[in-house]
Amino acid sequence: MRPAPGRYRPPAPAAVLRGIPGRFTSRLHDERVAAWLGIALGVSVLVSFGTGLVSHFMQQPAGWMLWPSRPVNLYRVTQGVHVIGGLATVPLLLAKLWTVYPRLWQWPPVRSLVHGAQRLLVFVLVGAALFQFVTGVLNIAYWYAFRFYFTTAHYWTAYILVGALVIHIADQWAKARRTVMTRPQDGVGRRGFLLTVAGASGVVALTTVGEAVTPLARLAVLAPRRPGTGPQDVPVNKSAAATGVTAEARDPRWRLTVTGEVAREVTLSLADLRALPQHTARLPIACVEGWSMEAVWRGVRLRDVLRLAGVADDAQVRVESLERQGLYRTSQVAPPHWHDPLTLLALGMNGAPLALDHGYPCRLIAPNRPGVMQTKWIQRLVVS
Ligand SMILES: Nc1nc2c(c(=O)[nH]1)N[C@H]1C(S)=C(S)[C@@H](COP(=O)(O)O)O[C@H]1N2
Ligand SMILES: [Mo]
Repeated sequence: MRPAPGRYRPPAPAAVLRGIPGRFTSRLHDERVAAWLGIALGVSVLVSFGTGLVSHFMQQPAGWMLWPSRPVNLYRVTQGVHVIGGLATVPLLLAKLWTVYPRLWQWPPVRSLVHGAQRLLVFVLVGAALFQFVTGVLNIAYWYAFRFYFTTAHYWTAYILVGALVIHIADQWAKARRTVMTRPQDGVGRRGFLLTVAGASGVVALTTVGEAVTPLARLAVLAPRRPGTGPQDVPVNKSAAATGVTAEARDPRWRLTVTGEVAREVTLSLADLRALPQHTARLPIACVEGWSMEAVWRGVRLRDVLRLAGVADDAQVRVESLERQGLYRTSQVAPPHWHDPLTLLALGMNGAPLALDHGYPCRLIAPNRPGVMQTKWIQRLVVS
């Protein structure tokens, strides 16, 4: 007799997931293992989604969004959680797929319309999850094996993943809840398996978290970028040579221009900038790829320079670098950020003049902001 749909059936003690062929003998292909891993994955995917949206909308704010410039380290934390949390989730995903993959061979493949829809949903869920993890890992490893533009694909697939996940949770909630609430009758080594998976996650986290938590930098053997590497002990993503700005950045005729909707255009040489009041700010570079590191920056407040040009309080500022092309040529600075006294046009870092690769002669550094928006080798500020 077939049980009524939706009613919970306790897992058969001898194993296992329903309807799968007998050749899958491990008793860890089990509802209870699947449920616990599913809960952990659900939490992790939702956290990754939330932190991913923060990163997306900080870089491409919708018209009504005004991001605050404080807390100073907010983006550093959300993006560290996104990337390092995402990496630590990979062992969970692999374990979950291993636990449930015998279901691929269930027979008959489709028992009813509902069952068919459930299976389709699982394929979408697994496909989207694999896509997010694989592209995410390749991206932070700087291996651009894919032809599409990473951020757009990663962003839209996130909605597919979370959409499928929400339906899957609604569908599985009662069953998973009852599975984890009832006491298991048999010991088949689930605890050991789950602890091993959790341990693998922990190892991944421990060997990457040093890219964001500087005291642990020496443990970060799996991290593509580590604090303490690079000129002035701070990592560099794009060097001056790679962007072709070396000659212009070193040219003594370099000038910073403030233009656009200003009361008066302002043109400043490096000596002019050095003659303005200098301020210090302890702020992190927090790359979208998860690595981050604090430095002590010294330079002129952006708001002081904008006031020289007579800029309206609600103005938007586009910071343009010497680069002719490239995705990170320019960045937008909204009022909360340019009014902040910690937002500097930095001329120096960690007690020395700015190294060429860190943006000499002048780079932007502002609190609570993705690294891609901390524009180096500035040439113009365009006000609108
Ligand atoms: N003009 C310009 N500025 C740029 C970039 C760039 O490619 N061009 N890269 C950005 C990225 S992705 C990061 S993480 C930071 C890194 O700053 P750093 O090299 O000083 O550590 O600079 C940002 N500023
Ligand atoms: Mo970055």
